Amino acid sequence: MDPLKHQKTEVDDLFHESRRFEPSEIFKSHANYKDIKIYQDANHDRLKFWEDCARRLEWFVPWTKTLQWDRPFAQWFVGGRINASYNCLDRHIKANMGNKVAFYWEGENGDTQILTYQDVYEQVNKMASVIKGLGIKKGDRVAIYLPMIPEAVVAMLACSRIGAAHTVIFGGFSADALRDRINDAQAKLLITADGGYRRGNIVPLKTIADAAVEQTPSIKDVIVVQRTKQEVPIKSGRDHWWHDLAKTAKTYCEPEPMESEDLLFILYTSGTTGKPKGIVHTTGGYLTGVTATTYSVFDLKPNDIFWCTADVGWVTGHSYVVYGPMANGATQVIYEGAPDFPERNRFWKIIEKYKVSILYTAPTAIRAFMKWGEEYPKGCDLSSLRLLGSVGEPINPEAWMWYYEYIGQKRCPIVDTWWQTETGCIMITSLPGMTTMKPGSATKPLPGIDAEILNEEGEVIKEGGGFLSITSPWPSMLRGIWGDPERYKQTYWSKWQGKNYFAGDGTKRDKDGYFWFLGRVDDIMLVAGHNISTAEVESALIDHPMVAESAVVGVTDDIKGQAIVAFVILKEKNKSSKEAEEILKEHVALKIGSLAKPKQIIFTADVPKTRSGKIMRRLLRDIAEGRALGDITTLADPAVTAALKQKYDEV
Ligand code: 6R9
Repeated sequence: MDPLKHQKTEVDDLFHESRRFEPSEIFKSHANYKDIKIYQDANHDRLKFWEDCARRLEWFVPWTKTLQWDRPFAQWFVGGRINASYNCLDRHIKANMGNKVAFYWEGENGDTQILTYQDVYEQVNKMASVIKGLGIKKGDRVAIYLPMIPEAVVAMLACSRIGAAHTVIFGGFSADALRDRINDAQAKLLITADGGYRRGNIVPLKTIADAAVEQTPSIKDVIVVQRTKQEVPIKSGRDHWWHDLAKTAKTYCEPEPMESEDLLFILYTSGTTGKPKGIVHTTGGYLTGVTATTYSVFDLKPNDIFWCTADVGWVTGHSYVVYGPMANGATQVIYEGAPDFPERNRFWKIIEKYKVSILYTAPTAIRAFMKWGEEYPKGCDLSSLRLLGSVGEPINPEAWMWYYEYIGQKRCPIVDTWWQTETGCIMITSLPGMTTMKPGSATKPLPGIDAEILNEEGEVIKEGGGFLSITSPWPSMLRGIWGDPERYKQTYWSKWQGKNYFAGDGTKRDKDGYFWFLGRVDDIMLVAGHNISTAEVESALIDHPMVAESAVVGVTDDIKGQAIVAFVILKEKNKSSKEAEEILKEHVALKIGSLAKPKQIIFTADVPKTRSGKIMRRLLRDIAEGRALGDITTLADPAVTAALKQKYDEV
């Protein structure tokens, strides 16, 4: 499909290309970056820019070569030696920051913990000693399957301390998903918990893990963290309670001086489009990218209270809960559970309680908050907030406006951050103290990042639609797909004969050079010879006051090639009806053009999403075309899809 053929229609009004917001004078004057020179300098000497970023970290041995680029394989800071856990902990302790709060942790059931950097340091050293004692060596893989409890962070840093690579699997994934990832990574150790809390229920992690481990011959030991305290089977010789091991654990474990290019972690991607890939990240470059962007994009200050709501099972949790913020010595909030438990104001209560100053969350959450209504945030004191972030999907202009108005109270800039598991760190977004915002646009590539929109032939499109490409290597880029270099080349580098990185996102650039994300290229619809993006039609639907959320797909159509089917979630006070269907179809026709008018609208209470909240349009296509469902192992809630399929078959 060629998003280049994208018609220029009234959609450009829908996206309000001309609507602009400036950061406040106060924000601007205090911002970490306020001079446009940062872009010019980085552009002038990109390697020097990244060297300066890398120098913000402590290296045991300095690098001798900044970049070794054997396309498509990059090596950064070659010859340098560094340890990620050391940079996230020891460095701050040495700088007398041991008493600074690292985490305010809040369990869904109301349990709380406050951990200083010293506390985290002690726990990490103990766990590192323990896993070393179990025979885990540098280069080995450790699987982590935990709820959002402090031990999740501790386990990750314990691995990186001894040079073992972690592979974190979402605490909501099924036994099959866990098994497949463990087997692909050949992990020797699994760190899990008895259970975790989600919406008032206990997720029986240990029971699920037991089922998985029956078919993972590489796992020799299982460490079990006690969280919910329900009875769980413990297999002697294999399973070990963490609190027992911790009692006798050595309190110091030497950090392993890793080569810059040594493996840091493998993370399986969310898999909206197919079989999960084990994305490989290495140490020095990754740490440089996430440390620099936490400071620049979130404008992080020593007294900020930073809350990234992502689970550590998603790359966002790796980069902006663990490595980026901790390398910067940030104080953070971690919350274990659901945003609507026990009430729909839980997030706002947490912000009020801990005086959160920076909130980083996903459009899927923002759309849910919109659906519930603004009375929930209005009932809480959100005056501590000074900056908002969004990640995971294009944020529809309507959702952006709602976030800006009701959460940021028109005071907080929004950073709409485009990046991927593969990119490691944020790539396209604003610098909040200097960029003019446009609701729905991720704005521009960060300093040090070369991104372009290319057409099928690989030519640069300065204004208009095409495929997003990153055109120069960057420090935190993926180093490959675990065990499958061919698939790495095929997936990311074959589109333009190995020349440029193919991100898989349809994107357009407006006349000011701003980037607008249109959805995954695989999801783009071809209606009567015209490319129509999922993001555009969904935004047109959400633009209607009745609609809370929508997901559109193209289904095979005899006449038009593809026809648009829209799945629509109404705001709670609205009722579905034939009339509502007609109104919404007309609304889309009015906003984009009759070409984009959905052939059918299905009202639903929910749509299938990954655990990180991305809509799985692939499954919606399966439903709408009456096929058996493809791989559903990464689904957040398989029941949603089953109910929807039944409903669709009835219609
Ligand atoms: C961090 C993360 C990556 C895909 C990416 C794109 C979509 C993420 C976005 C966005 C538009 C944004 N995406 N952020 N699209 N605007 N601000 O999400 O990683 O789970 O690997 O997903 O998510 O389609 O290609 P990952």
